[in-house]
Amino acid sequence: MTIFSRISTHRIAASKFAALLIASAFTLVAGVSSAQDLPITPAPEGAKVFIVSPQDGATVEKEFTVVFGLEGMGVAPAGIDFKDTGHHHLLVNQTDLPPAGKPMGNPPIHFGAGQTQTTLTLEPGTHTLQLIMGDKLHIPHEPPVVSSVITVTVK
Ligand SMILES: [Cu+2]
Repeated sequence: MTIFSRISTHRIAASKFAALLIASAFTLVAGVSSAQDLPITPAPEGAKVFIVSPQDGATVEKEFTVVFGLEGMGVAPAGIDFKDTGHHHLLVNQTDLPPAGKPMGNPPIHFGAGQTQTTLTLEPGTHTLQLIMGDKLHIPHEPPVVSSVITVTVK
């Protein structure tokens, strides 16, 4: 199944976004090389991530927007050390969560600039979506802050 996705950048200057992506890539490489030494970020008490839209069971157009919801913690770009924050990661058609204790690879899709929505383009049929938060090093919090899985049908 081919999945096309693109990150919505309308609120971020392209150059700044590129710099953040590069910074994120370096963070990932640095993280992988010393995974055993990585600090684990505790999940803020009561933190909850969810998909605002589309709704579970919705039928959507081929190109559609996914809006991320977050309670009990804040959004910060990757690489930014700020208490009780993280950035969104979207799992599309994944049955397993990323492993705990190390930086997430790809999938999921990273929103390391702090984006709170994206536009997906998916093939007709049924697809699942799930969010997971990651800390400044793209590592899931402990315990992981994960949304319910929703299912959408693309026309
Ligand atoms: Cu990330």
